[in-house]
Amino acid sequence: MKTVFSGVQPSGTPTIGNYLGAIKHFVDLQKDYRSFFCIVNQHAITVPQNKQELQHNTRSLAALYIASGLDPEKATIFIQSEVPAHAQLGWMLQCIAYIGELERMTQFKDKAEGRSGVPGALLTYPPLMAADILLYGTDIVPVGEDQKQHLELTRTLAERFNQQYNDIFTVPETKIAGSGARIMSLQNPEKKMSKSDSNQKAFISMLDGEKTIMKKMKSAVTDSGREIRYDPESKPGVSNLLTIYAISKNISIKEAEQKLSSESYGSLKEETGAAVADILVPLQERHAELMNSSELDDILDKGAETARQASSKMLAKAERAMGLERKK
Ligand code: AQP
Repeated sequence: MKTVFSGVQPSGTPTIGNYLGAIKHFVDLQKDYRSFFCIVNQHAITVPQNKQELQHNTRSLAALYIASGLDPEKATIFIQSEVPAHAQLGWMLQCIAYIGELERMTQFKDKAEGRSGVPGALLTYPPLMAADILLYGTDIVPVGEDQKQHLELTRTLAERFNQQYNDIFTVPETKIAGSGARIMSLQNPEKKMSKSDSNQKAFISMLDGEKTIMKKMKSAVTDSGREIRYDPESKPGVSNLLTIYAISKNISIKEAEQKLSSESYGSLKEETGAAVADILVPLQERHAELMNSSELDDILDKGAETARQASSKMLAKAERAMGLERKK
């Protein structure tokens, strides 16, 4: 059975971008793959986080994974910092990564821009992400479009290690979601929707209630003209809403276009808001139940144990290959 690995950072509450571009696909993949889905809290601390919020968001993200349909009987769900092999292999991969290739990452450039002190870990984020993936012999990694460059670097690091030391790592394939791969900000459809956006109106979080969803949709930026048509170049706002509507309804963008082409911008926003609320509201009930239960911690304890066991074998192989193992 092939292996799938992916993760989300608890750097806020996930948005519908994280859901449509990643989490929804995790749920589809778990039945056919040996599955590992991680809450990557060590990635989240590459930018400053409030301690209490990070703790809360970490548990909340795990609850959202499960409420979205990840089944702990099928998938290993765990928190990155509870499996030390990630940071250990991350360090080893940093040792073979070049500063030039890390500096070329667009996420590094975006997140470093305008900061007076740039944390070193913002630069070394990709080798840790490579470690997350390579530890499990991962074959495929489902991610949104923005992570494509990091995945290419993961492949490069795996190939470099295999060549320089020993051929131990599976070189993973990137699996980018079709139309949900890049959900754009509701306030600036030229920019990706992000959970850490300081403008709350720019995103719909997975925990926004129905009223908030409708309000945020109502204030979504649309384009000049009145025509509803999918054309990301000249109609980025409308195209973004059509994309969100189509994936939420499980129909193609063409079908969404046909269904809504004679509507006004106002009803496009209303229909899209309702489609999103139909998915999120039932999921939020399960999330609340899990947050108040010991079931969630039991699942995470078991997940961490399974991940520790699974990752220890690859870590030992990598240490042996690099000469870190003590020879008696
Ligand atoms: N707007 C998006 N559309 C589609 N997919 C997206 N993803 C993120 N934003 C969108 C995908 O969600 C997964 C988890 O992302 P992450 O939390 O690891 O980090 P990120 O890509 O940096 O996401 P955010 O929301 O923008 O977080 P912050 O604000 O903390 O930087 C990934 O598969 C990602 O591609």
